[in-house]
Amino acid sequence: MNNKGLLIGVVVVLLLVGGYFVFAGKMNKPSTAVTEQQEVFTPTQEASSMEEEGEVAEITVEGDEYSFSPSELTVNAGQKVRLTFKNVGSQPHNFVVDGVGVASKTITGGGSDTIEFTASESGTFGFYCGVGNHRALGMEGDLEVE
Ligand SMILES: [Cu+2]
Repeated sequence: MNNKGLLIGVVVVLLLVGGYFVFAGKMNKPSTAVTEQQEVFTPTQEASSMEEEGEVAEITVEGDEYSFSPSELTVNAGQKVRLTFKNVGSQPHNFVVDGVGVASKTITGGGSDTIEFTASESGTFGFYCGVGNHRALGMEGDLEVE
């Protein structure tokens, strides 16, 4: 009778211990799942914000005495363009595209101006510096809208 009682006691203890692990396992699983969801969620958010960034074409054009670098630019029709014009020369310069209705501020040497535009029609549009006779001196190039 004593042995049987002991056996029952051991079984009860085993059940309690087993029950604890089952219970603990159930408690652990949802919290692990939440952590995994968060880990998945964060990169997804970054990816979508990167996609939005990718819709804007970033272009940098440098102006000097008396040329643009690069002098050939290509953008896609309908795509938003963020163009930064850097004056790396010593005289004031600007960046103008008549056909697209784009013009930067006239900036002094070392400065820059960022303009945003969307070229809706495809074609080749000449750009130039509108300061003095800079265009005639070679400050011009082509904006290709595809
Ligand atoms: Cu100029």
